[in-house]
Amino acid sequence: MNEEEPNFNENSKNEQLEAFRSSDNEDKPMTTNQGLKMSEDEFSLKAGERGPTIMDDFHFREKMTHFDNERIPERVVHARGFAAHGEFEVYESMKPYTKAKFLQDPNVKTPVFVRFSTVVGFRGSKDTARDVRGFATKFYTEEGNYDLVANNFPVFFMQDAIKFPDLVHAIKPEPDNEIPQATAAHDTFWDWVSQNQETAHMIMWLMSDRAIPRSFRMMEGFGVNTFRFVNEEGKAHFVKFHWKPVLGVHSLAWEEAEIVGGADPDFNRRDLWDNLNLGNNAEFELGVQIIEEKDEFKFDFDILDATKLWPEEDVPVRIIGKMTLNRNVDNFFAETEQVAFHPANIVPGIDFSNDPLLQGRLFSYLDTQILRFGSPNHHEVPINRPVCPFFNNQRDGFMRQTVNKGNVAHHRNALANSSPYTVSEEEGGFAHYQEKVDGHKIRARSDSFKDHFSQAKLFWNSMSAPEKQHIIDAFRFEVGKVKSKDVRQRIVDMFSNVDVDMTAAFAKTIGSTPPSSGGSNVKKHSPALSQANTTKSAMTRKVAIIVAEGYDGQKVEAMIDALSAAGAEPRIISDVLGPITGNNDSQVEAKHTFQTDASVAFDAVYVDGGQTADAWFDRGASKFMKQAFEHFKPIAASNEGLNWLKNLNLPDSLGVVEANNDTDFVQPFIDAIAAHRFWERKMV
Ligand code: HDE
Repeated sequence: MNEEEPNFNENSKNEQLEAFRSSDNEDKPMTTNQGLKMSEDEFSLKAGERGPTIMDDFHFREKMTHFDNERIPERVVHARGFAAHGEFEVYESMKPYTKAKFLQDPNVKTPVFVRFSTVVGFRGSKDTARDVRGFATKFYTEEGNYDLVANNFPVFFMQDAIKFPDLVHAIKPEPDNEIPQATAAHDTFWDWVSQNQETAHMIMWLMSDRAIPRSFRMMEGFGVNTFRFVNEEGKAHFVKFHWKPVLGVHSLAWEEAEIVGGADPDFNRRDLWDNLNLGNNAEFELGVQIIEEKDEFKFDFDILDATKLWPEEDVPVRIIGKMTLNRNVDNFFAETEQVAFHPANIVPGIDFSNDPLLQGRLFSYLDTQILRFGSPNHHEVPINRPVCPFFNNQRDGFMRQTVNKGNVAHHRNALANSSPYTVSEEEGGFAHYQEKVDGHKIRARSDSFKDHFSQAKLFWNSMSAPEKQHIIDAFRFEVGKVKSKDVRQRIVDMFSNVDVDMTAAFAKTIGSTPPSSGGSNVKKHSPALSQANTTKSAMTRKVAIIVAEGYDGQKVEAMIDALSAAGAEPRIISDVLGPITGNNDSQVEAKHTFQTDASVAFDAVYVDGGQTADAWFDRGASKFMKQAFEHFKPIAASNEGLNWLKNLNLPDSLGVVEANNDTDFVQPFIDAIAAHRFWERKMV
């Protein structure tokens, strides 16, 4: 515990932020930024009522100048993000492996701030693009900020950071016309992929359902790079970090993601915002995979290669703690936009490995913040401040907030009693792990990094049948959008090294010659990689309940009660907003109509109907059911709803629950919601 910060706890960051929150504007006179009260804010100062505005109008100039400068450059990648506050607790002391203080005591809760993001799209792009998701966590620990800057895939596009600018140039909109937005489905990206075979494994993830998550709350997070844990004795272990969502890992259907992108571009951020406001905390368990230093070369891949994962069946993920996100931000710009992550923000007990991707990241993140903030003082911005005090001789620069007192700003001084002073490792001073390194200065890559296809095949082998089909469909879409026939063929040739059947299945539809032979002969599979094996839960699922005046009060009430008891979120839809009365005088409030919301906004649909439901209502309800069916979602129907359902002549009844009496359909529907989607449903 730091002397200056005696009350460290999960509220420490919130309390610190309180000092920076603006006072309420309510009942306050308007002033300029200099505190001058203003008598007028709608008319600029003019020479005569119809005359030109004059320079004396300092109020106009101040207001307009501030507005003109409201933006900072968006992040070059991960521009679109959404963040929340929370806390982290460790389940048991990790002392044998690391001396990191926040991983020692299960009674200590550490405040955290997490920003989720897409990678490719600009700040105003859609949430549901096929893309990697960022999952960056800032732990405000007693020993300083620790940033775990993760993604929702465990591997990356490349092995060496020097290629990162090429990837980003290739995947972002093309430079001549800035088209297309927030998608990899264009020539330059696939050209780059075909020239860089090390991307194969990452591309398999990108083509999979992982790239279109249902919710930020339902994604895994992976630190990707290999780090080190270092304990008090100075002994190190290699470590990889994982976040496991308590609600399981779930995805959207591709067509649904495309529709949502238009209907509600804020789908994922709205989901997090709404759920936190409802008190549905987002929970993730922290897992670590640990490898002894002596086992560094024991594997058939290089553990420093960021295009490889450590199969969980070989190196188990040990669950060591839990993060709970429980509070939305007060101000998007001040917190979400201004938060500055940096993988080099570490604490004693955590250290780096020689992973060449990580090494490049250690440079890039600090550099990019200087552009975004125009200043090296971004650590003074409230969201970035550590909760423990900090002292050094760094001074000045744009927007410096701290008023450093005294005449001494140099280390090794007698004038200030040699303060601030460095402290030994024993007293908590950070000292880099003393790894022995020697070698020639060369631009090269180790042979142990050269197998690019085995784990891509491992991923393919691990998928369920529907997941495999989705990957094939994604290749058909993404590479099908590429205009260059040559690039398309090169992709086919490249992925024939992974699996011939998979590649043949998309080659034909994109006008390429399918492979006749090839493929990796890896037979292994990793059940942990398939979303088919994830946790199933109806908790927090949004369920549309469609009713009109005179609905079946008993059935609808039973359904609403049971859904609420299961932690789901029932929402009433009708043709009008406002209260609707059932046949037993019960009342529900419709907060959505067929015009305001589509079935894509919900996880499941239950249609009852009502006496006043007419042909127009029938169309609305039927459309909801049909779209839900096409997106593999659970459907339940009773009364008029049953008739409309029958008229749809759906080709399959998998995940479709019909109500014959008052309650027999309720539990089967909740079970169906927990199952998430019926991917095996026949569509024709
Ligand atoms: Fe990043 N990355 N990255 N990255 N990254 C940035 O930093 C970079 C990589 C990740 O919500 C940038 O502040 C390089 C892997 C997240 O603010 C930039 C390389 C992983 C975020 C940058 C990588 C990530 C970023 C852009 C490799 C998963 C968003 C804005 C060679 C482990 C953080 C910024 C937030 C952001 C560089 C690869 C995760 C340019 C050079 C691997 C979650 O500095």
